Amino acid sequence: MYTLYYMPGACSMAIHVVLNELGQQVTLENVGGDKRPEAFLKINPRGNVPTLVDDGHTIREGGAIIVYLNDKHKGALLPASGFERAAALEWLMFCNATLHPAYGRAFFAMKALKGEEQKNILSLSVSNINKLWQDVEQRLGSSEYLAGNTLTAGDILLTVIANWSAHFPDIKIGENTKRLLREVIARPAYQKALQAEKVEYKVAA
Ligand SMILES: N[C@@H](CCC(=O)N[C@@H](CS)C(=O)NCC(=O)O)C(=O)O
Repeated sequence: MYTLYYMPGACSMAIHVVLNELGQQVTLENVGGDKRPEAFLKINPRGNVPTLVDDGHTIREGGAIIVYLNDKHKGALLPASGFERAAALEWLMFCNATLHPAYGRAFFAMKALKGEEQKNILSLSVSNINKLWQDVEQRLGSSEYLAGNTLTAGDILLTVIANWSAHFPDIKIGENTKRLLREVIARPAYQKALQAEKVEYKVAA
């Protein structure tokens, strides 16, 4: 039995959707809010999500959790080997290690900075994010999904991250990308996660 420590709509939502896609039961622990619960900090002193506990074992880092779950349940969200697996991992890591931190810088500017400094750092962060979305848009002009012609875990994480754009009006997401976002959010596994976390999806219209 899995326990997922999450914050509504955060990157942990990708793990939630993956668990649903794999047909796994999960106990959800919402650790959002001003202060992390002490019991959660004992499990993960970094205090960030996603944190997954599987049969008493704690696993952190979203990319690692997704690979672990998919391999364990022999899911289709990551191909088993070869170039197909490499492409799926490449796009998963792009979302996890490039796109996610780019939004992290924009959130930092929004929350921690003020005045001119905030304006400058926010503008630089958003322009970097827009370049990344242009790259995704180009890829999805010639490929149905990020990693080729089947849905993989990167498509799910991309969809979760895209919704953070609702906080930044200058972020531009293209039509090819919106087509993918609409398809991913329409999946029962995604809808179930949105409902359970009480999150509204705002950016794919
Ligand atoms: N590299 C980590 C990043 C995790 C991360 O930054 N999570 C954010 C939510 S999207 C978080 O927990 N932020 C609150 C905090 O760090 O206290 C991963 O992929 O798991």
